[in-house]
This record gives sequence, C-alpha cells and structure tokens, in this order.
Amino acid sequence: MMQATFFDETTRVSETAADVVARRLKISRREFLELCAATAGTLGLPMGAEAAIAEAVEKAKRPSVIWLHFQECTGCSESLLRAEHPTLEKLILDVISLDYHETLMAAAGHQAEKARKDAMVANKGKYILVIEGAIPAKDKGIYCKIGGQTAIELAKECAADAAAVIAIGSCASWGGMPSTDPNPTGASSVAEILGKPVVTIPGCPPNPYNFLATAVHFLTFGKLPATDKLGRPLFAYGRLVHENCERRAHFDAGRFAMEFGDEGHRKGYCLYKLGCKGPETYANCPTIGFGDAGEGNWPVGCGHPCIGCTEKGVGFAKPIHAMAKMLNVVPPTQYPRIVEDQGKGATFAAAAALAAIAGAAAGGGAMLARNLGLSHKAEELEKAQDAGKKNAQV
Ligand code: FSX
Ligand code: SF4
Ligand code: F3S
Repeated sequence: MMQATFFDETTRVSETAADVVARRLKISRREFLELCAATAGTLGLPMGAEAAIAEAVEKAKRPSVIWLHFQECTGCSESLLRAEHPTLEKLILDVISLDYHETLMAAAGHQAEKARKDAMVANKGKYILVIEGAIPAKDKGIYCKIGGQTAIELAKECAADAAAVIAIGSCASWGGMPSTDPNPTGASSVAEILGKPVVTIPGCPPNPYNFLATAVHFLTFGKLPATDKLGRPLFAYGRLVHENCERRAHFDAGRFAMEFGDEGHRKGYCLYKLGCKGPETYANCPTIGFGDAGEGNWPVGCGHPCIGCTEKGVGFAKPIHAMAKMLNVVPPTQYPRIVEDQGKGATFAAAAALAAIAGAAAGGGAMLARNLGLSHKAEELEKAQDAGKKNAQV
C-alpha cells in the first residue's frame, strides 16, 4: 500500500514561506518560526515581522559574504557555529552565501584565493565583507599576511567593491585584546584601516544573534540597521548591560556580593563591587542571553562580573577589580528600606521621603554612595518625623 508523504504535491501548493525554509533547513516549521520571532525580537521589530523575515529568507537572493580573519582567536566564528541550538548556524548559513571563510571552507591555498576573487567579481558591489580580527598596522602590516598579502592590503582590496562592511568581534571593531597596551603590532580596528565608518558587532566573542539579526535585516530590508556613532547596531548596543540586568534590583537595593562565593554571591546579589562593568558597557547580553544556550546564560547570569568586552577602554583595559563608571543610569523613583527596627515596617511617607532624597542626587556614582547609607537616612527621617508629631501633640 502506498503511504502518503507529508510533502506531497497538494501540500506543497499550500506551503507557506516558513514551510519551504523549514524543509530546506531540515527543521520543524515551529523551530524556524521561533528563530524568526527571536530574530525579529532582537531587532526590536513589531509583532508579525517574523512572517516578513520568513518570506525574505525563502525568496530573497542570499547575499554573498566574504569573511576575512586577521588578528584574533576565531572565537567569533566559533560562537556562531558552536551554538547549543543546532538550528542557529543552519539559519545563518541559509541566510547568507558564505563564499570565502578561511576556517570553514574546504578549499586551501590558490584554490581558496581563487574562490575569494571569483566571488568578488561575480558579486561586485553587492557582497558583504565581514572582517574578524584586528589589523596590525605597525611595520607596514607585516605581522599578519595571507597568500602573500598583508591584512591591510586584503582588507582594502576586499572593501573596495563591497556593498557593506561588517567588523565582527571586538578585535575588528576597536582593536580588542590584540590592541592592549603595549600593542606590539599596532593592532587597529577595521574602520581605522579603511578610513571610513563600518558596522561593528563588538563582543569577545560577539553574540551570534546580533550578527544573524544584522544579516537578516540586510536581507529583509536591503540595508544595514541603524547604528550609533561607533557603528554598533542600536537594536543590540543601544542600552547599557546594567539597564537590563536581572540583578539590577539588588544594585538598587544596595545588596552586593563582596567576594566570590560569599553569601551575597551565592544569593545572586549585584556584582558591582566585584568589578562588574555593566554600568559602562553597551550590549544586549542580559536580554538575549548568550550562545543560544538558554535562560541566564551570560556572564553576570553565571555569576561573573561583566568585563566590558564590547567596550573600547573597558574590556581588557580596565582591571577586573576596578569599579565601573556609572553612565547614564536613571535612579529609581523610590528605594526599599534595608535596615528595619524589629517589628516595624517601612511607611509610605518614609519611602516618599527617600524618593525625594534619591531624586535630588545627580549621577549614578552619587546614587551608589547614597544607596549604601539610605537605610540609616530613612531611620533618621522617620525618627525626626515621629518627634515632630509628638511635639505637635504636646
Ligand atoms: Fe576571538 Fe573574534 Fe575575541 Fe577577537 O571574537 S573571541 S579575540 S573579539 O576577533 O575571535
Ligand atoms: Fe548587573 Fe553588574 Fe549592574 Fe550589578 S553592576 S546590576 S551585576 S550589570
Ligand atoms: Fe561581554 Fe559583558 Fe556581555 S563581558 S559578553 S559585554 S556581559
């Protein structure tokens, strides 16, 4: 007896874009739509955008991508491909046509160089150039050569006819780890070498979803997403780590881990005093997690302070024990009581008085200092109010 197959001709006629791509990727339609929804969410697009993404992934011509590697550890590519969720890299490789990638391509030597040149000619003015790694500029760039060309020459040659240039990882975005003092090779960012702004996706390594979302934005809308003045897509780097951190309530309440493994650390308190750089680092790590490995999977979520890996002048530059500068942190409108007399609850009036004190303080650093002393101030205020009331009654 003939068995009906799922993808018979009748079914295909009514297939949606999502069905087609799901079949192509050998994943379920549901998994594919979840990825599209996650990508739309990462990009900050409204509900329903996943359908447009699914359609673009099905119908749009995959942009040719030439991916160069210079001074780096290949962690950017690894994080993209070693994601726990097996469909992420499938989707990335379905969204783009990766025509040259030294780590992944089977070709080597002259064959590999030919593949790069062929892709550049065939897709002139249309390909995306992705650069991973810093570019050594000292001594005419002799510290990094591929196929007889320096990284400087290669970057300039490939960028000349590219539709867009994306610097992936902190090394390519701002110099990263290779550029740390004393920077013996003169490791520089892609923008410095090309002399023009490029889209940057910093992080060491960067979150693969931020690259995927940038590529999907290009595919769906034909242009790269809006960026800040450092070339970072705003959807991913528009807010400080501190703004969305799940431990933020502890910061606001003045509850800090003081040592690794102490009670505060075990209870998940704020890591500011262990040197967390979340308050001066722009990245979406707390909101989208890391490595596609599930909830809470990002540095602070795992109990380690953010080292500011996305941020020039912070990551690999500022010692881990150094306190972060408080940037742009909006103080909360009211603070909880931290120390109470036994059997006595906080009153609304005390909370309001505290809010007034908090509101008067300008700047996060001042806020932090005040935060630590607020419980005592609250008590003093309340005592003064009680004394005032008693005097009025006499
Ligand atoms: Fe490594 Fe990439 Fe760090 Fe750099 O990621 S993870 S050293 S940012 O260029 O490979
Ligand atoms: Fe989170 Fe760090 Fe900010 Fe604390 S200082 S709330 S751990 S980002
Ligand atoms: Fe990097 Fe900090 Fe995110 S160390 S991965 S920016 S939490």
